Amino acid sequence: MKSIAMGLVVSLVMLGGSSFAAQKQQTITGEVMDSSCAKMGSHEMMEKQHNMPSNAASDKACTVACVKAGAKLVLYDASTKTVYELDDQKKAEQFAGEKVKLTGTIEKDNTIHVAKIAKAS
Ligand SMILES: [Cu+2]
Repeated sequence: MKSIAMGLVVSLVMLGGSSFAAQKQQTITGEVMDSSCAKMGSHEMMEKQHNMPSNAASDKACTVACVKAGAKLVLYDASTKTVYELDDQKKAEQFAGEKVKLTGTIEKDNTIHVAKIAKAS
């Protein structure tokens, strides 16, 4: 009887352990940008097209303008050239065009379930 109970406990712990691993939060440093520029890796192309200087203010303006035009806010990790979609556009809005530390869980198709976003220093 005791060994059955033990076996149950062990399998429950293992189940809990594996689902926890899948839901583990990660912190990714990257840039909040619009999905159309993220595909190209930067705002440079669009800024050139619109005769904007390549600086932080333009990056923000470009992100906001692209989102207004129908793009989505995404997180772009330049070190791995990965574009992550964000499930919470509202939380990302205030960081448009900025470098951030984003904490969340990565779900399928590189979509991040956003827990929190903070400005990267
Ligand atoms: Cu842009």
